[in-house]
Amino acid sequence: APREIAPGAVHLPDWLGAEEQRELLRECRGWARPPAGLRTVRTPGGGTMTARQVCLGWHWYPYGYARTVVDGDGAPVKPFPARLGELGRRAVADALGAPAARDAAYDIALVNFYDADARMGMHRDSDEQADAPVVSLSLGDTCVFRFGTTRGRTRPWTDVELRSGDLFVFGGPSRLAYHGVPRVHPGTAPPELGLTGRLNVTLRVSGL
Ligand code: MD5
Ligand code: FE
Repeated sequence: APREIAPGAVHLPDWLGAEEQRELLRECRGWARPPAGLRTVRTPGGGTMTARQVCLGWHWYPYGYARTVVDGDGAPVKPFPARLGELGRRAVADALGAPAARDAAYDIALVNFYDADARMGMHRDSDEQADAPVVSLSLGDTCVFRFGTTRGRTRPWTDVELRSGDLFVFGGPSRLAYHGVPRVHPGTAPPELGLTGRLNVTLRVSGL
């Protein structure tokens, strides 16, 4: 059953069926291959993101979007697949209703690969120039997803467990909320999926 965590932030557990999860994982493994494949992201402050990432449509770097892998091999970013656009609109329609899905022309996918030790610190996603909802799909190990406020990285926050197949949609007043992934629970992926670790696909509208 859908659960509203905050206004515009809706968690739909088990949204992707087992076969859809396997299909999405197979595609993610393809996108991870070079050129413009999986990379380690370094922040201007000298930090290293522990989740490794691949981008489709637009290449995200700290902090902006480009059409080539400006902080990696320099290759053109892989195209954004039309299938993911359709999946994104279906996700928004299920979470927020058909009207919210009409103007959601997804053109970015960021795929984050988490091993057992990977984390994501509290941040907000503000490099997009559009207010369309962010669609988040989880595969593999369960994680703790921490959803905060728009005011800062500190409490109050709500911790939500995201499992393989779960959908989370962040729209409206929640679009610019601080959030992070403080923990992955190793070995909790569905065995039949064949994934060690966690994978998260976010769909976004660039407005660029
Ligand atoms: C993850 N990814 O599990 C999360 C899930 C990221 C990221 O945070 O930036 O790749 S997507 C969470 C998200 C995205 C956009 C807005 C909000 C949450 N939000 O308003 O809380 O790897
Ligand atoms: Fe984020």
